[in-house]
Formats: sequence, C-alpha cells, structure tokens
Amino acid sequence: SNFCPGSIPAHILEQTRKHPCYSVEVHHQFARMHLPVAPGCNIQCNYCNRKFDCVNESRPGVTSEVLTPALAFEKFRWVKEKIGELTVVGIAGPGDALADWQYTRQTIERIKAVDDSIVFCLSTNGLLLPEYAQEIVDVGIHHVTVTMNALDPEIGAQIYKFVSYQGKRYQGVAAAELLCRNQLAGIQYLTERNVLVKVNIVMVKGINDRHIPDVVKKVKALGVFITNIMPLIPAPGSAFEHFAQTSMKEINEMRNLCELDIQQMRHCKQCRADAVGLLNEDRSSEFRMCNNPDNQ
Ligand code: CLF
Ligand code: SF4
Repeated sequence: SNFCPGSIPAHILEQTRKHPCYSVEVHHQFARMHLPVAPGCNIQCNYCNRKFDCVNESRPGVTSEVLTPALAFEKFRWVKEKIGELTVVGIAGPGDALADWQYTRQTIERIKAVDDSIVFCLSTNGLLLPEYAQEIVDVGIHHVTVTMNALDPEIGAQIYKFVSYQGKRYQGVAAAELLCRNQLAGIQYLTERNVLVKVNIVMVKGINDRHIPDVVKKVKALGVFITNIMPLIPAPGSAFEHFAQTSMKEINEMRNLCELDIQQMRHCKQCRADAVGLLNEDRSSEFRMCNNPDNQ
C-alpha cells in the first residue's frame, strides 16, 4: 500500500514537519544532530572503507568520534543549549545503528527522559530490522532510513562483499538475498506501524543504476515515504575506490525518472555521523566532546 498521509497519526506528522530531511521546506529552519554511538557494522559494502563513517548516510573521508550513550547524552544537552532550533536527533553510525542497537536505544531513552519534544531518527542497512523493528516502534522512533541498493541478488552480489547474520557469514548471491529479504520485511513492518521510512539508494554506474527504478517501485509499494538517490563517492581503500563518482547530472536524471513514482529527496548533504546544525551548515567541529567546556 502506497504512503498515505491520512493514515499517519497527527502527532507523528507534526514531528515530520519539524524534520529537516523529511520536510524540505524547513531545512533552513530546523537543525538535526547525529550522535555517533554505533561504531560496528554487520555487512561490508564495496563502496565502504570501515575507517570512515557509514557511506550509506555520509560521505567517505571523514571519521567521527565514537561516543558512549552517557557521553552522547551530555553532548545532546550541550548542543541543545546552544542551538535552539535543534529538533532532530539521529543515529547514523559511524557504522550501522542497529548493529549496536543497545547503544542506540540507550542514547535515545536517556534523551527522551529529559526532553519529549525531540524527534528521533535512525539510519540502517536494514539487516537487523526483523530483530529490532518492534523495539524501534516501542522506543518511539517514527523516522527510519534504510539504505537499499538492489532487489536483484545478482546485482546485490556486486555491491556487498559479505553479510554477517546470526553468527554466520554469507557472501555473493546468498548474502545479497538475505540482506534484501530482511530489508523488505523490515520496511513493511515499519510502514504498517506508522513509521515514516526513507530509502537511501547509492547509485553505482554500471552496477545498479539501471535497476534503481525497480527498487523505487518496490519500496513505494511497501509504503515508503520518500527515496533519496545519492551519488557514489568512492571511498579511498574501498573495493570501488577506482569507480567514477556518479555525477549530479546523472543523479538528477534518475531522480526525475523516479519522481513519477514517489517523492524524491533532493537536498541531502550526505552528512557525517557526528553532523550538527542546519543541513547546509555543519557545525560538527565546534561540538567535539573534547571541546566541551564541561569536560575540561
Ligand atoms: Fe540524520 Fe538521516 Fe535522520 Fe536526516 S541525515 S539519520 S534522515 S536526521 Fe538527511 Fe544527512 Fe541526507 Fe541523511 S541530509 S545524509 S538524508
Ligand atoms: Fe560501511 Fe555503512 Fe555499508 Fe556498513 S552499512 S559496510 S558502515 S557503508
């Protein structure tokens, strides 16, 4: 069933209107912060070099300080005091937000206990959604991003080097099949429970580019809110290191095509896992915990 705003409770749509990634018209008005509490990852994307932040929600070449939930809570209080227009707290790595779910959950619970106006958001590769989607709903997260690059396992096999799941390592077509199955089941579970799901797609020329419209149609049918087609920015040291960066011309042509099916995000900044501020003014360097006056 396609996304239908009429079926979403008013208090959730109220949150969406304050979310700078989901509501383009407020992205100069409201700020988000990412708390980098999730260092681990359970898959290996060929475009990722683990030394950097998760490429699914960020550009390569930058590394964020990893925080414990306790330090992340202190950072939230510091930033909230300085940036009044902060509305959204997101967990976007630097690995996968669900691979370290206990850290992600503890961070959100601590903040929620002191501030009930914050909108929580997370970004994941989706592998562990079947395990944690209900907890995501229970904890009160209504905005989730899943990066999904392929439905066809032959194409997925060219994007993912391996998938580690329930103590077993999968490769090739088996890895891509498993990841895709969990992503689709997880997305459907969330949309059926009024979570607004955004699907990020990394466009890799010659690999998944011509397959993207199929991915978009499929996730639209699962009730996804918006898709965000992003350029591949080849990470140094990754398997795709020598691939060409997808041009914005190519990205925009693909977005124009896919917009016939579902609304497209066009203002993504491919943020760092510790991004702070308005989408177009990253203040992460100002808000390193090592600069926190309370920490000196
Ligand atoms: Fe962060 Fe992502 Fe939530 Fe936004 S970012 S977890 S949905 S609060 Fe936004 Fe940044 Fe693009 Fe992500 S501009 S990389 S889409
Ligand atoms: Fe890297 Fe993110 Fe892929 Fe994990 S999900 S391998 S951190 S890009």
